[in-house]
Amino acid sequence: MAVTEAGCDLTYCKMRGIVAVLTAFIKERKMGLNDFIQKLVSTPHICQHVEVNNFLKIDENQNEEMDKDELPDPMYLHSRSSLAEDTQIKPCDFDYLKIIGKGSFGKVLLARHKETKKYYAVKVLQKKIILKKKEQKHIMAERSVLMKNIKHPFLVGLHYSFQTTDKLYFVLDYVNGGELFYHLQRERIFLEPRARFYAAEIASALGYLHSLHIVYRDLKPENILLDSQGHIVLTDFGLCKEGLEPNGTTSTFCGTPEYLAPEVLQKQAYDRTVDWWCLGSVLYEMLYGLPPFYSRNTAEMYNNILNKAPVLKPNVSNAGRELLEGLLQKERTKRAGGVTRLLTLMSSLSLQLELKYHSFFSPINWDDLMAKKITPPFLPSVSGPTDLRHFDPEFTHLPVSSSLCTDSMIHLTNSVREAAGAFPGFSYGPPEDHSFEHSRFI
Ligand code: ISQ
Repeated sequence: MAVTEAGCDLTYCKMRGIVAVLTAFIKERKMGLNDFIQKLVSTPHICQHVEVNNFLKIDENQNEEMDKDELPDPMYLHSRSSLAEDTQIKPCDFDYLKIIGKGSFGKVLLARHKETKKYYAVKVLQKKIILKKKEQKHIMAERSVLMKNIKHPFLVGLHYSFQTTDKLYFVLDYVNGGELFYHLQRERIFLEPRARFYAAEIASALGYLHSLHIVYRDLKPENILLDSQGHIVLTDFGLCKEGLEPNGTTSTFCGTPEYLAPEVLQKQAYDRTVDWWCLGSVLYEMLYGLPPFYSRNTAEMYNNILNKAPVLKPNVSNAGRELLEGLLQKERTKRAGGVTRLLTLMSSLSLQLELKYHSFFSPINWDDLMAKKITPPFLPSVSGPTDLRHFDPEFTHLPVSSSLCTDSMIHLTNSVREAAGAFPGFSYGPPEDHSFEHSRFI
């Protein structure tokens, strides 16, 4: 095809070129406007200017009937189709099917990508609450930990993160084998081979994080999940400590007390050996049915953690008790797998080796373990991805808020405005699919 105008031949190729240039120009302007609005809403004194306020209230009336506690997302910032890039991942790309977890900052939902039909666990956090609790550093740390090209068979994988003015979204692997401790509670204790298998998978994930200079720090029962095949998946890197101080220790405290190591409880400097304490606590609970220093009275439990030796009854093998004794050493420089303290002093890498070659783990072939070639000792019964029998009905029975995907804009209150710009650089989409095959349904 050729178009002749004023003696100038416009071939199809030339037209395509012009269209491409115009498209790029419009796209650039759209992105520029997007950035501009973001800057506006995150600068309170500019927002208060009457002209700016009028500009930002363009669509305000659309939401007058909305419940103020359930504000819909103002997706025009990053994700509303009119301003967002077409290729950008956005809340409305997903159907939100069920709530599968809830915490102080937000919730975790089972979601299905509308196009690919793949299932994900989408963690949605309320910016306002994070800011109120001054936790933005931890949340950004979680994101950066998840983004650090972390690829390990027993760690949850991050596919995307994105934000709207009032919420942060993490799109994670979805697994539905239930919390490890949900199964432990049903069975009271695990026999040694089963406890060994889970402890080995957890240890290999922790060792991998350590190799990236990441300390998990607060391994909690609710963060240890099983996939549908019965393999471990550790979630929730919100409390991970990234980038140790020059002496290899760090000193901030944050977390819940159950498995906390003495040095963390006392707000002292700690290093990666804190994770071996947590592993010891998990292993102890799997073998004995209760956490090692458990008391219903929290103050007494603190005192036990700091001052009492763990009770190691003989219904566990010598190898198991010896390992627990080594992992639950109150003095972190002495903490180890119980073989030789000299190695411990040499380097923390040797701790991991000492663990790996501890007689308790002698039946484990670590290469096979990493390759998921060891058949899990227990297969969680699930009929498909929407089988939520292993999630707490307290969550799954809750109604899913329609505000997770809406095209409406919200009225920008001052607190929403402040929250909007508090997480610069949060959004993330991997250059290539680096998902893990945790779930046979993905
Ligand atoms: C993945 N699958 C199920 C539940 C989850 C909870 C938190 C993070 C990831 C998850």
